[in-house]
Amino acid sequence: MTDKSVVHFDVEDGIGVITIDYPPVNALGPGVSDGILAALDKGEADPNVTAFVMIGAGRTFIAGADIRQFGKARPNPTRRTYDALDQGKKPVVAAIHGYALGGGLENALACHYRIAVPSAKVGLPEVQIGILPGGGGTQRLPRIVGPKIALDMIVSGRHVPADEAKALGIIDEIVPGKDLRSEAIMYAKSIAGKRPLPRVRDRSEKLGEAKTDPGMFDAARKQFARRMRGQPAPEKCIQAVEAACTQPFDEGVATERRLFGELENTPEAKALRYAFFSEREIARIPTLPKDLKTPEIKTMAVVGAGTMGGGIAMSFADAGMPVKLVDASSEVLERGIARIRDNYATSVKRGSLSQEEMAKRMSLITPVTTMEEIGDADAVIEAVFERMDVKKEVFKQLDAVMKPEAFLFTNTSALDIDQIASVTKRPEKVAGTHYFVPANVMKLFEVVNASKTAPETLAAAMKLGRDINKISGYAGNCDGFAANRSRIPFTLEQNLMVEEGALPHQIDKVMEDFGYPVGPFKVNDMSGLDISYDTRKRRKAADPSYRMLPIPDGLVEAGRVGLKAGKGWYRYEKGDRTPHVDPEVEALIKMVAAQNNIEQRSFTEEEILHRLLFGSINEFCKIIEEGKAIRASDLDVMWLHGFGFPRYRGGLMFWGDTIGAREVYNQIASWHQRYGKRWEPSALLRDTAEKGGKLTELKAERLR
Ligand code: 3H9
Repeated sequence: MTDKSVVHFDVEDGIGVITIDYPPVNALGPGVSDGILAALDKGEADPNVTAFVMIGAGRTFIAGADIRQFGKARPNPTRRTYDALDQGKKPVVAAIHGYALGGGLENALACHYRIAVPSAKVGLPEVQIGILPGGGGTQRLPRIVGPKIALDMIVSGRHVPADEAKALGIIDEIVPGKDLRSEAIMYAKSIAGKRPLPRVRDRSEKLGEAKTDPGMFDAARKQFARRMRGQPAPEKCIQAVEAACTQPFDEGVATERRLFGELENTPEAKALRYAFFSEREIARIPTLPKDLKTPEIKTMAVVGAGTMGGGIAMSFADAGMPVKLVDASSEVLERGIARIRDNYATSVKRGSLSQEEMAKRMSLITPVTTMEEIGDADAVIEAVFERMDVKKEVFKQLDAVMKPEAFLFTNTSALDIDQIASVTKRPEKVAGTHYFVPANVMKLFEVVNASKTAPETLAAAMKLGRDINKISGYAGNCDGFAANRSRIPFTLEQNLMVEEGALPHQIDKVMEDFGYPVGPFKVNDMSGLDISYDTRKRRKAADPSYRMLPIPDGLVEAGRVGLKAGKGWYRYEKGDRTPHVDPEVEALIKMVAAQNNIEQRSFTEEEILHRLLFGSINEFCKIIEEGKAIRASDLDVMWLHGFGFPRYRGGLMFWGDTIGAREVYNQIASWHQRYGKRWEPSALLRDTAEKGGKLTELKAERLR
């Protein structure tokens, strides 16, 4: 049955205009495909209609199939829009603005002509949600752009801007887009009489490329090997494009449909769909009033020109936002600016940034040496040394110089924001904006709500993160906030397992096999073992009961501070970053364990994985229980974008659900017996296990 409200059809000047009107992004949800089919039938039957325009209402063309329908039972359609479009007797022009993605582009490719506004983007991003284009995209796209480019687009899933799409032949014409509907009608009138109708399915001239370069499919397998690890979708995308080159069109479509069916319900596809929706859910803070007006932040200031402050300044310049970088020391400031310039220059050298773009970004960063000079910024982020007295001093000054309506944000990763806010006369305008290293690269932007933070401040900080293309996530004010706090058990168990006999390279391998790009010990070597060693020493000085970690401490004391020293958990050849297992490390581990009377034993891969990850699941539950995070899926997103958790596993809590809350709880309870307090199970986890509930469904009862 046609749902008329989601597709409109009207005739103007002899052109039948099919408008998809299914907000927010015109996904091919219930009724949309039927609506398109009904409109086509109507126009075909109307002698006054000489051609069609297919256009999207609102902000976009069509964002693809309705992802919410995947994994659910759906009736097999008796007719498909793709077939109806290209078998029609009258030409159809797809008029694209916003996005034509997945099924959106596939419908456009089944049209006879495609025009787009300059800002439009097209792509087949299905691989990013663990599937492949299932509406003929893998068969039609190679017929236009050739299999090599099709492989790149389909296996990467990247969005292609209109000008590139035009150069590739995906788009026939770019139109100004002042009034796309009228421009499309004009275009349709200009081609209405042309015959034969150009059908992508009939084209084959580009497919010969596969014969002259038969190695391209294996080359694609090699090129995407890293990204493909642990995931079936990229390989099947390649197989589908291969089918386009070896099978007649209809057979190729059948192959594509079969491969699509094999992917839709894989654990990876389910996990990636979960990640997609969780990344959108994280923006919602249920306690914020619906009618709240979020203040705009247009100009920024950053205090502290160290590595972190510099990275933060870059994050604004990268998003086109002017930023003043202040440091009282002109020497530190100069070094900071030089570091930023070097970072951009490296990107230019690599080809990921143009020289002009670098110049533009540099011009957005203004170095200044006095606080007074930043007073007119809409908001400031403090990124000075992590010491409460230093932070308080800075906030006192900021309170004095910043305009009254300015927000004062701190990038602290550990200090109590209530205390920092207490030295200002505007604690309601103070919040945490916690970046992850490197600040200009990592997507996570943790927004910390202190006890006096006003709703407007919280909303403004969340929006600020999104404005600079990061993912803002809410956290309450507690030690380590949400992300880092939940990660502490992981790091601790990583080291304690080594004391008990698991070897660093063994642990790294387990985590790499699990999907992490690099194992945790290799990461430690890259960032330097001395930093966490210094932190431990400081903690020990403040609290004598604090337990040092004899093995990493021993490595640092033996000069093995990581990659920069050519040795750490691994050994490195001069000028080479490849880690080599070092028997010296093994000997040191054995020696330290013996000195500390720790019995060594062997570990299974499963035990390693569970020991590393279950503690963090337990901590997640405690964080939610205490009202310091909104929902489990927020923490999953934080791990995806702050700590490189493998996306095709969905997130830590999602992965935990694949094992089951009950099993996770039982194991934690047994480790609690064996290892003591650090494994004390969360009450929320226990209740969830007892009720047979799901970890991903956990939500805070009240935010605190
Ligand atoms: C496919 O097409 C398969 C085919 O080959 C054929 C199979 C037979 N479905 O991201 P935003 C929602 S697979 C359902 O915040 P933006 C989204 O959840 C699909 N819902 O906006 C959000 O909802 P809410 C291939 C969708 O402007 C709202 O729309 N296509 C879909 O930042 C706004 O989204 C893709 O993978 C969808 N397809 O970004 C594209 N898309 O407000 C997926 C969005 O309740 N979509 N929603 O939170 C995107 O990449 C981005 O949404 C887009 C807009 C770039 C379009």
